[in-house]
Amino acid sequence: MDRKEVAKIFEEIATLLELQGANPFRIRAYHNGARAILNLEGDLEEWVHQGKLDELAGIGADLAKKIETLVDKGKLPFYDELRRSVPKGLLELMQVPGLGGKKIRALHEKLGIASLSALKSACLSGEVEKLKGFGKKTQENLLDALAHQEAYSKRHLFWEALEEAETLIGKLRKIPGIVEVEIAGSLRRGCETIGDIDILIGTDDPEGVAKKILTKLKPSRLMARGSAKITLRLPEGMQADLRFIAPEQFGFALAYFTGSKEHNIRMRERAIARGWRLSEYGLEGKKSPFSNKAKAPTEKDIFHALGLPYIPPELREDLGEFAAAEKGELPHLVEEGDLRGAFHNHTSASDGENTLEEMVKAAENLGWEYIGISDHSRSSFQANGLSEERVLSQVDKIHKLNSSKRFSTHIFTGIECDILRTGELDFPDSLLKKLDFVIISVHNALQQDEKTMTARLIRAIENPYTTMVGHVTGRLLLRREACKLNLNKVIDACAANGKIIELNAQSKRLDMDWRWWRSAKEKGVLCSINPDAHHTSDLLYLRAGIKIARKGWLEAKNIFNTRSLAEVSRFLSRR
Ligand code: DGT
Ligand code: CA
Ligand code: CA
Ligand code: ZN
Repeated sequence: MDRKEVAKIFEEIATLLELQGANPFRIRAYHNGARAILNLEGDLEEWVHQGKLDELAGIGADLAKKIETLVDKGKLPFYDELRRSVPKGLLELMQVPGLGGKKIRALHEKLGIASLSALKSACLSGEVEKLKGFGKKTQENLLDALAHQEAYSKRHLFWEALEEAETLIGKLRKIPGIVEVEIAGSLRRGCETIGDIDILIGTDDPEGVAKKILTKLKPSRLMARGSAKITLRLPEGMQADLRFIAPEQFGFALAYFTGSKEHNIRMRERAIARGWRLSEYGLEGKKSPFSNKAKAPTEKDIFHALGLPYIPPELREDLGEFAAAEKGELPHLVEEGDLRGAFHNHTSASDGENTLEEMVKAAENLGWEYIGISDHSRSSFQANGLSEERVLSQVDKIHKLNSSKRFSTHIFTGIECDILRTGELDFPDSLLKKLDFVIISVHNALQQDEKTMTARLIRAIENPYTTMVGHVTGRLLLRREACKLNLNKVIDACAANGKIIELNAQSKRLDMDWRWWRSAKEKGVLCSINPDAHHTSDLLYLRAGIKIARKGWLEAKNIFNTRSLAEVSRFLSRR
């Protein structure tokens, strides 16, 4: 069991205890424990086996013992017992965003609610808002969460699916008899959420390989088994379809199972128009270019046979890729290696986990030419936002670090400045102009109506010291909808004022949504792919950002942080 799973169980224990009305100190101990595990330096198993866990702040002897059991045995009787002691419907309620143990307890004790459907009717009849500690807003939010609950509970974040898939593929590559392995489906297309992971395995010996996979991976993870496919259950409730493909058919299967369905339909129509039949097995029919199987056709060969250049997986949504391909106007999509640095990185001065130096060191290790530091501004007090004095002292520190040449990565001074309710910025211009760059973000009053929110953002965009807009819609994937906003108008305002829009690459955000970038790019708006890092390891989120940028048809020239240090400095000094 890895640290994420252990931490998740601790969080659940905390909720379950809260639900039973346990002592708050006991509840807090599990929250703190979960946090300590997630932030632990090094390998969890090593900590367990060296018996050093209880040296960590936040972990006492009792928790250390429980972690040990979870890591060694993969389960914890105390936790199972706790779950059994709670009515099943209440466990379901725990999955609803915004419902903690305390609230569930109140709903259960005061209104007898013990299921999702009972909660829904109580919200609809207005009983919930009358409860102490709930109110109208909470009731509305609950209804909203319930409406999305079903769809949400079935999907997973791109980043988490990618991590699971890559771990699995690492194991598969070591299995003899496997000629090739590729990710397909929505994950390969770079969708922001993933239903299930699709993995294709090229092999001449599906039987033998399936057997080896099942002995290597724990059989408890097997959900279904057919002759050409096995389905595995991965941590976090994720599912992976593993398909076995004869190597000579691999290109066809890859094209088919990458999808999307809509894209596949158009491909099949093109084949039919030429008198052929396209499937996951081949392109059949008279004079099919692949009838003499000298060499296994690749995806590229298949596109060519249908009169098209290679269409990258991210574009395969039937959203204009065929028309662009026919005109020879497919974009030359940005690639991971094109990025030279990134903005929007927090440090322990506000709510980041690592110090300034640690963040810069991590950027240097990744070969970044520059890193933009932007901690929170004073109104974000929940995130330990910086006062004017603290900003100035950070600026001073950064200037000294830059001139010391201690790091080869240049540091830009910045702020993630709150946009106040009216569109005013959290700091006066006199401070903002001392910084290299200013990211403006909405962190409060997310529920404003569309008109108010749009005007609020545009006013902030028009501030001469604004450089870019952070996480523009405020959405949290699978948890919170985008705020109400006229994005067209916001994009226009950025175009008119020469302001950049961030593609926030944090796994939960991926905001602005990929569906908007093509129009932003056509209006001449630049994109900055930013990790919104709160930890050194978050810098890697840029990979997810690149995938989404590609899905939004973006090229290197549309992306600010593909520019060199000198070009970026010149751009920033213009404000
Ligand atoms: P997901 O898993 O919901 O995030 O989305 P996908 O796109 O990964 O969908 P999935 O896993 O059901 O199937 C993988 C691909 O297989 C899909 O993108 C296209 C192809 N495929 C599956 N079923 C059909 C079908 O009925 N018709 C066509 N044309 N293609 C299909
Ligand atoms: Ca899938
Ligand atoms: Ca699938
Ligand atoms: Zn933010």
